[in-house]
Amino acid sequence: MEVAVSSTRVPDSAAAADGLSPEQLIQIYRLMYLSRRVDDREILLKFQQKIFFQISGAGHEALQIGAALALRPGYDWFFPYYRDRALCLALGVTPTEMLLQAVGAATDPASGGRQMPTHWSSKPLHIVSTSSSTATQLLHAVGCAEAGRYFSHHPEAARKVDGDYRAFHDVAFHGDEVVFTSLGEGSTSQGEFWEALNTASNQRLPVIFCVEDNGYAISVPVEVNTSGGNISRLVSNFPNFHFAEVDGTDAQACLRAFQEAAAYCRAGLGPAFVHGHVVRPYSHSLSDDDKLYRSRAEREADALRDPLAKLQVRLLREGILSDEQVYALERQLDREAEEAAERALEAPMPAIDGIKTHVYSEDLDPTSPLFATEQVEAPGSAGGGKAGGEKGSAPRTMADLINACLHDEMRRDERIVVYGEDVADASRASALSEVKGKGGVFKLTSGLQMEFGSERVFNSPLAEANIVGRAVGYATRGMKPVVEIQFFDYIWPAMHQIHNELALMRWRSNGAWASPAVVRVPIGGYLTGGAVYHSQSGESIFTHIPGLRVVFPSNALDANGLLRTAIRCDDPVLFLEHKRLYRETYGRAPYPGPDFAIPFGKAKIVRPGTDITLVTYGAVVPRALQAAQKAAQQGVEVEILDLRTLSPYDWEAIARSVEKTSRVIMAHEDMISWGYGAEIAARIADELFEYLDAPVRRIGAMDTFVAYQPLLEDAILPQRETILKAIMDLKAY
Ligand SMILES: Cc1ncc(C[n+]2csc(CCOP(=O)(O)OP(=O)(O)O)c2C)c(N)n1
Ligand SMILES: [Mg+2]
Repeated sequence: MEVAVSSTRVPDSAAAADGLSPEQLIQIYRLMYLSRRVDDREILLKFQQKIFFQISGAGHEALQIGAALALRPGYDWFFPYYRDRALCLALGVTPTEMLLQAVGAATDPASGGRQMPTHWSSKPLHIVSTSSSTATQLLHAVGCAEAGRYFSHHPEAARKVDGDYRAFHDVAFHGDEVVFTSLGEGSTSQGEFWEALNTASNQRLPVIFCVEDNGYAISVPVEVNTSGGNISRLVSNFPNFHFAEVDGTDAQACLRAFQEAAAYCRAGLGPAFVHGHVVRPYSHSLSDDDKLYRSRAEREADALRDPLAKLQVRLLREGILSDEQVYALERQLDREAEEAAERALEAPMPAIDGIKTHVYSEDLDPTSPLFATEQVEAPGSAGGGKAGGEKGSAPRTMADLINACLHDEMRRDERIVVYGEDVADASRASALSEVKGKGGVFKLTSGLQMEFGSERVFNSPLAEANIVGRAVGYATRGMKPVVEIQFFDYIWPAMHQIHNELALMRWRSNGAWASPAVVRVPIGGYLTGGAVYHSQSGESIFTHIPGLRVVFPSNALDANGLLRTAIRCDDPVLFLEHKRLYRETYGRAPYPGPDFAIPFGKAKIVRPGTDITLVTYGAVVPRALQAAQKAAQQGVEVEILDLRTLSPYDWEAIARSVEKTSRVIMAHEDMISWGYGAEIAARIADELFEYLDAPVRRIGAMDTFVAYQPLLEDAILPQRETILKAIMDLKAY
């Protein structure tokens, strides 16, 4: 018999419904064996200290290959995890590509030497870049499936458009596409697992969830992670799912399970859950030794279930291959793995000067003049309102002009979807025709669902990681999710998604993938009764994240223009909206028209002055202005800079002003210690020391939480008087 070894994929997997042909069995064996040998090669390289980490897919191969062969690379979508070597091999990632990542080569196509081995990514194969974080990828898969469905219903949205982020995101979609995602059984303990299943179930999304159950999460056995020890039992009541529990070491059973799952998903019936029981013969990773926590009997029982050995026995027993043919095939694959390692070891290393490439978009710079359309449209121009055409030059609130921007941009760009908690006008269609609509707890999204429909504006579950995780999935497909976290105080469940996924997607994939979503977040205090859980600041925690843009407007016009830039640019943006400023008289402005944009990183001098520079942003801006007026009455002219965007920030403007005044105060509402001002003050001291006539002063909240009783809140947060005192003290220094 001819031993086919040249192609990586079984051409017709559909033929295998009731048993596999000899050719298919040989192909599966080939993939399984090659996967194991690439693992072994990596282990050797690790012992030789030529690579720096190793984690294997050993024991999981049959399950993964079943999935790969039932699906279509470059057509379906894949959100795998770090064990999925055999899956990726069967989808078309080559051994050389895998080993290029292991050595950290410049030519590693998954990350350019930035990620550990087996952190998969391939644009042509539709394998979306994965992190090391357990279970975050499941929500990306859900968002990806939603995006696929959205494009099928709105094919015009896929059109390429110049002038904004859409110019850099080609969209491909198919009405019957399937999204695959996988995880270990230990990772099913993460909340994001349950959040992903919940949304996929609720929306009947075509997602295959594959649990690769090797019985351990590093050293923690399954019964510790999973009540009752079997995840299938726990999820079995989710509606709309197709469920399968298989012996993940039986190649034939696995392929059949995934073929059935894929057929169910392609038919639009809902998601599928495939739970495969596999083994882990190589410990968790090379840094782990399972002899430390597993009994000998258990390890020996596992060894008997090794899928590679089982399939080899079957090939021989059924006479599909002879001993000699198995030997010949294996030697050929050994050479393939060895040659791949040789090629990888000769590959060029990444350049040091390229380290910061792809932290942000290299294509579209939100600080560029493209976004500098600051001229205000003539009074009386149309647009922007809930009803889609309100006119007039009457000053409008920040809340109004944010709402107007969302209306304008959704009209202009069909790739925008808006969701979050309570953001819809009314989820139930039966109510929608007779009610005024909710549109957010602060009414910022009011009227959007009425105008753009429930597919573009909808409520999410009450789960912040769900909101941001899905946005990552949407955005990687070229859509523009503009999502809302209801209060900054509740952003923390989404922190993992923001820090490790949203902001990292572009850098870790070396520019192949990006997730330029906008996350709008009401923030801050001065509310009189907001108390600790509705008044927090904390922006410096987010400006500390590379890859994320952080915007913090202080008035209606800036909010409108900066939100437009946030939506049109190609980077993820955290858009902080101060609740106290939403409806203030201060900072109202006429509607500036549907193309008004403000570039990031451009501070505004809101009051010119010669004696002291006061750098600030957000709700401190109006308080600083009041303090500056008082100071002027005492002969001190304060120049106030409103930074408007915190990352990037306008260093040039700060430097110009400090060179002129030689005295500087950095003021913000957030707590003073480890706050945003610490960084700015340190940089001023470092780079502008020669211009300073006095120490750099900082103003911020007391290092505590914001209290409910207004007397306490007033004392905790910086007030006009605090600022005035700092100004006069510094002038007298
Ligand atoms: C959020 C998160 N927490 C902890 C870790 C560290 N960690 C890496 S793998 C792992 C165990 C995962 O076990 P399981 O989900 O069963 O997958 P397996 O490795 O067994 O295939 C842990 C705790 C991580 N990568 N991400
Ligand atoms: Mg496990």
